Amino acid sequence: MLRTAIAIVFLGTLALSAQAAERRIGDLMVGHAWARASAGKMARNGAAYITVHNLGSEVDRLVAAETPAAAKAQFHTHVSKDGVMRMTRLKAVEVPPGAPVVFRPGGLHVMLMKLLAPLKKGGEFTLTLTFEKAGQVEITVPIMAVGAMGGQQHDDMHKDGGGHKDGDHDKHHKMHHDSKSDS
Ligand SMILES: [Cu+2]
Repeated sequence: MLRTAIAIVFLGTLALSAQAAERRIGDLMVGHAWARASAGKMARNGAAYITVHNLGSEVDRLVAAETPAAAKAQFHTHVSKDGVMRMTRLKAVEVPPGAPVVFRPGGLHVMLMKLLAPLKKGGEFTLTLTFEKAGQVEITVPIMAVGAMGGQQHDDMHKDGGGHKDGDHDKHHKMHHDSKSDS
């Protein structure tokens, strides 16, 4: 299974290596994609970060994400409730015209659930994003160091747990946290 994952990532790399870091799709610019390397071999989940800039005049919505690197990709954010940060799943992420929507540790992230293989620093994978109006775009996500851009304590926020209602997310939460040790 590890080999399959590497092959998929490798093919994705070949197909995308000629493309610019920022992709335009309709009125949207998608760029600054990155992910953190998994901290250990047992990592089950990871997170990817992107920036989406809506240059048009109508709101669009990011409604789906897919990657060969993981079984499932979901949109998550952190919300503060009673002074405690909690991770919440979003069905869609609104992309209004104007200021870019920035995914970052401690905030919005594309949760990669059930990684086919741990994310290795220096590698990359493809991520296909589906927008309601603009359609689909495939981007390349480079994998940075384990603690990359760790100024905002993503992992600490995951420790709070508790707020997750459905069991699947709860399990994910634990695995996600176990997979990290960089804080
Ligand atoms: Cu998450």
